[in-house]
Amino acid sequence: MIHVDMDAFYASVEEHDNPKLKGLPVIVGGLSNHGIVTTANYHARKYGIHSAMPIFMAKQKCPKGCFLPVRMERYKEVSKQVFDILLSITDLVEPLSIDEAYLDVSKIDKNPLIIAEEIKREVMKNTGLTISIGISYNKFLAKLASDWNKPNGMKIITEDMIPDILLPLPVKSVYGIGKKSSKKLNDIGIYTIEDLMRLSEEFLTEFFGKAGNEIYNRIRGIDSRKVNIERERKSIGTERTFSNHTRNKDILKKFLYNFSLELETSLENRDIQAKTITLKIKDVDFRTQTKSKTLNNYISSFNDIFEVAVSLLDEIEIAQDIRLIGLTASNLETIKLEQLSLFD
Ligand code: TTP
Ligand code: MG
Repeated sequence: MIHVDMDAFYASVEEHDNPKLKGLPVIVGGLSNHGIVTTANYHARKYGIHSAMPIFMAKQKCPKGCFLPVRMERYKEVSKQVFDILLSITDLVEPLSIDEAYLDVSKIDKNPLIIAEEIKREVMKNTGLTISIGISYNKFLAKLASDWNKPNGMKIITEDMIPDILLPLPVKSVYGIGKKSSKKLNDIGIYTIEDLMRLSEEFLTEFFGKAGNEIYNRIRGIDSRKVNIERERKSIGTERTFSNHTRNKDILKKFLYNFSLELETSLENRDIQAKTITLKIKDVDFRTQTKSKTLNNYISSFNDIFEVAVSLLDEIEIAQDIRLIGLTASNLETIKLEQLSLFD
């Protein structure tokens, strides 16, 4: 299992895009004193600045800091570049946030360290940024490892390091123990995992409810959570209702033309292709008709989609004016790396 997490993500993107910021404390989160800090680079963290701190407070701690607004579109763009790299390594990628993911690399016939180095190299090459990576045999430990020597960290936690490596850690480093529970535990004199390990499974179940048993196992290095790949979308499509009801096929075809262009873009952006195209129309009496065609091969180009859409329109009997038309692609499949290079 590999866990990856970009370092001071938004702030690093800002530094990269504006090299003048190099070496300066950078705080992202807006310019208004009423705002809160979204993130700060490691330099700014030395002043005690952290995410969720009010901006006015950060300004008190570091008046010379560079305070920048959030540029979400840009961070999403970089995030996509990073996830494209991860997905080029395996399909088994579980995104946790914009800059963080689990990868199940157990089926890959390569040393995870080599894979991790490859990820670091590619991320640096494509984005100019550093990423921290943790490697272990389950999710809890992989995430713990990626946090171990941030920024630009790399850490392996192997089975023989358990429980020694865990014992001195504060209870809040256990996945499933949040701020509240951590405080409650501190109140009864439990501060570290070592303290926690003295408690029985029954006690933990009493204390945490259902999660108690998982926490009992987790601190002993047992965590059977699987990597959940983002639930694949079943279909992608668009539909439009128009004010001027019509049964003019040329007009309807124009809509399908635009829908096909949209679908092509949506499919290509996600590196997916479709086998089934569905046309839907609703007439002025709100009667809905759908007609689908499932092809023998996958398609994603405008030409292919439009051709199917038009043939479906020709097959549909239109007795009334139409108030809505829609086009959907389904039976989706992710285009694999080999296929991509074939197209290049
Ligand atoms: P994190 O990975 O938690 O933080 P980070 O990448 O800035 O720093 P590091 O991982 O090196 O400790 O979050 C990723 C991004 O998500 C972060 O750059 C900004 C955003 N974010 C928020 O918008 N609100 C928050 O409370 C946090 C913690 C992060
Ligand atoms: Mg991060």
